[in-house]
Amino acid sequence: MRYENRDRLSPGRLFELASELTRRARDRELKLAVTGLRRSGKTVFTTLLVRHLLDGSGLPFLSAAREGRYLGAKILPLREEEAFPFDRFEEALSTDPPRWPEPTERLSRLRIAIRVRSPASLSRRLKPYRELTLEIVDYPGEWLLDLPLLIQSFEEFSYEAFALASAKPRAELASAWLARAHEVDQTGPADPLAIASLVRAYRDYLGACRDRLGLFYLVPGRFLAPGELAEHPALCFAPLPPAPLVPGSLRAAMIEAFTRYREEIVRPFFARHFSGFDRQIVLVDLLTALNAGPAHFADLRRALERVMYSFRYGRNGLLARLFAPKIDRLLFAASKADHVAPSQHAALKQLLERLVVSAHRAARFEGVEMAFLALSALRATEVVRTDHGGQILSCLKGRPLDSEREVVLYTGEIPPDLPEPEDWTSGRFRFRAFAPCRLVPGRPAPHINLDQALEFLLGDKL
Ligand SMILES: Nc1nc2c(ncn2[C@@H]2O[C@H](COP(=O)(O)OP(=O)(O)O)[C@@H](O)[C@H]2O)c(=O)[nH]1
Ligand SMILES: [Mg+2]
Repeated sequence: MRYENRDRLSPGRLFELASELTRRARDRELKLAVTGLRRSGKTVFTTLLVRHLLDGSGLPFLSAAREGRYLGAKILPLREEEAFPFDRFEEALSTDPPRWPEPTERLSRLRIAIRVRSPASLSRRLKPYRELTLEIVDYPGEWLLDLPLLIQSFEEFSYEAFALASAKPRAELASAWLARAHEVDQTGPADPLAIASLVRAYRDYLGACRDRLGLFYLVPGRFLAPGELAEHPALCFAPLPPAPLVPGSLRAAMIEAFTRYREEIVRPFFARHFSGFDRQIVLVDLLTALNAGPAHFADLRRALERVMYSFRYGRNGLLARLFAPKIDRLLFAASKADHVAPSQHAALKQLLERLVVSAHRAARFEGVEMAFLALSALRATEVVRTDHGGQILSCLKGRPLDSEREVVLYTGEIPPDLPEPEDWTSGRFRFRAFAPCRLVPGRPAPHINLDQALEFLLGDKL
């Protein structure tokens, strides 16, 4: 009987059914990656995203919620070491007074099962409910800075490091490391003490670039936030000026560690994690970069440009040649949009777009749908309108992080295009950071465009 039935299906219909089945199987799982450079808002975004999915409220732009089909979600258990500590982060934001979650520097994951009613179509009769298992992976954007190392030689890596260190603003911080790199006997035996001191000097220099200058373009990406790799021998290298390569020499040992870093740390991340991502959000904190000035802003731009290598899938893209990435939607979000008045959100989004796309006009993002947003995963301010001698201004009310009291502030304007030299000297960029508002059970947490972000990232799967 069964065979008879099957025989009646035309090859075309069979193919249709088979693809429907595979599509469904595939649709039940979605891997959403959350990244961004240090302090860009990954932890806060992930925490609030999960909280909203658990609550199912306060997301008017998510079509499944708007259409009344959203039923709920539950967190699925995961192995402890890599699990995103949602409860701890939610707790920090729920205490009185609330605190922002503590900084993190490693990859963490969370799995959540989401249940919706099927959309009113044929498939609702076949299957009234749909479940989507969403895996969220939060990882440091600094790791993406390392992708180009996969095709660079030690000489190329070193050349770039020296070129950067000789220019402003890094040059002043580089002298101790540079002196050591030039005086070390590269052709002599691989003395572990000499190597350790050279690596420490390079790392201190990178650390100073980060902590004293607030820079982001710091390669290798794991040197400052190695997480669980702190003791890994592959982290024992530093750039060297050109010299002949003698077997068993200090230079040979450095090249060996460089190769191990590439093969044992960088490549596995792209092969094991990155190539499995379906959707990606990249958070960018433009406001802190604008506050910090032109050198910092240019550095952020350079770092983003390098991060973009990871999403250039064009036939000749670096990643496409090395792995088979499958991200089909890529969202860039300017985070902490609640630090500026709503009238500035369009400019904030546009500035981000200029920063990311202008650098890559010629780049090809075949098969990847890109979008841009101004976002605040947890809105910490309220908008108030004040009369300023007859002129109505949009101001923000909130408690600045460095203050005890709530204040009402005029926060200024975001340039919709890359800032001009005079923008930097006029002192116009002084955006403040705010303390979080408290999460209260049963009350949707305020946000800006979190639902739009969700609709873009997973709306089509619900
Ligand atoms: N006002 C506001 N501040 C935010 C928001 N998201 C992040 N922040 C701030 O940015 C800091 C870094 O955020 P976090 O998520 O820890 O960044 P990560 O290093 O990328 O994980 C937080 O401690 C907050 O001060 C937001 O939506 N609104
Ligand atoms: Mg974090």
